[in-house]
Amino acid sequence: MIPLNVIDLRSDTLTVPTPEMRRAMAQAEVGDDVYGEDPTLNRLEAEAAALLKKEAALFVPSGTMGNQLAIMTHCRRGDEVLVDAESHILHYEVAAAAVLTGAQLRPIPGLHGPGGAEKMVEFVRNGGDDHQPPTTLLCLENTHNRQGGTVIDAETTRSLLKKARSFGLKVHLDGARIFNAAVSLGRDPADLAEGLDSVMFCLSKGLSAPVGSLLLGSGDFIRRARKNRKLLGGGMRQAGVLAAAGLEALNMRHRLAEDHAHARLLARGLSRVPGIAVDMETVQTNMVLMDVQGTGHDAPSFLSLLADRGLKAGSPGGSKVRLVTHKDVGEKDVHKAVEIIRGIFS
Ligand code: TLP
Repeated sequence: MIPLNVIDLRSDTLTVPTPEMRRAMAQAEVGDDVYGEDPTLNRLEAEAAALLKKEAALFVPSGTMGNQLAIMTHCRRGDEVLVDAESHILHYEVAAAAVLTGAQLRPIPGLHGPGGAEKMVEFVRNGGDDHQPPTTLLCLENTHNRQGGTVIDAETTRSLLKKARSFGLKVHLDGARIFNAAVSLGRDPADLAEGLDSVMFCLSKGLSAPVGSLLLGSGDFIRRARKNRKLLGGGMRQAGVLAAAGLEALNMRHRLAEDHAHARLLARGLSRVPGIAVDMETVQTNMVLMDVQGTGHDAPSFLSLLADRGLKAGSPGGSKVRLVTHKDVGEKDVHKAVEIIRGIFS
């Protein structure tokens, strides 16, 4: 449980399961999923695949495992994978692509921004030169975590996909928060996944499930990913207990708009605090990324000032501070958070 009186905006991963999830978990019909016999898990995978209009889906314990299974299943040892220079796969996955697949990540600055697709040509290598690894995979991220939860629209995704295809690359989407993107754009989430070879999304962030992510793709891709999941020790048994919460979580996607409204409220309040800079254009979903340099603090000292006053936030580094809205913080908490910060610096 989140302790009383503490407003915790470090991440939407902190959301606790709803009473409906706990009830569904207790009552879940289960079987052994390594044999493919867990009816609740099979239902979750079928519903997830239908939602994103992909042939098949695979339940995995975490978003990190989903992304890494995608890389492992698409690539061979020695391949090069193009990622955005600020991607989660590059910054927060413990160099797993190198450790598990033996793939090299090649960061592209501003991949998702204007002219991103055109930049790709400078980074793709065709393996014809003995010095160079072959580039085989492009990874996208929607919403984009280190840019403050910004959204890639369906048209941009399509143009990145088209360019990647012209070089013969496969394309994976780290869609940990794809439903936040879909809600923000008012689009069907399947539009944001159309044509992509694989997509990972998380149940355990704004959707509030205690555990779990899904990897989606073609039937053949998912068959191979399932075997790789076993290799990594991720073959689970009566995982229907978790899938039951996951099915409830899928129904939570429509309420994400509330988190987005709270993030805008928070950002507007904070942008009026002297010394704090918030780029309102980046507040597109449930994150607020602010620069606190003007307060004379770096992020660690700023965060400890907040923590002393019962407000928890995070930082992607430097003088940037991240606040994430989620189901377990209400409008009152948002006003209180602004008051706490204004109280320190006004
Ligand atoms: N993100 C977490 C931390 O790892 C930074 C957070 O608090 O935002 N892709 C994206 C875009 C993510 O934001 C995350 C988690 C993951 C993948 C990994 O998911 P998990 O934590 O389930 O392995």
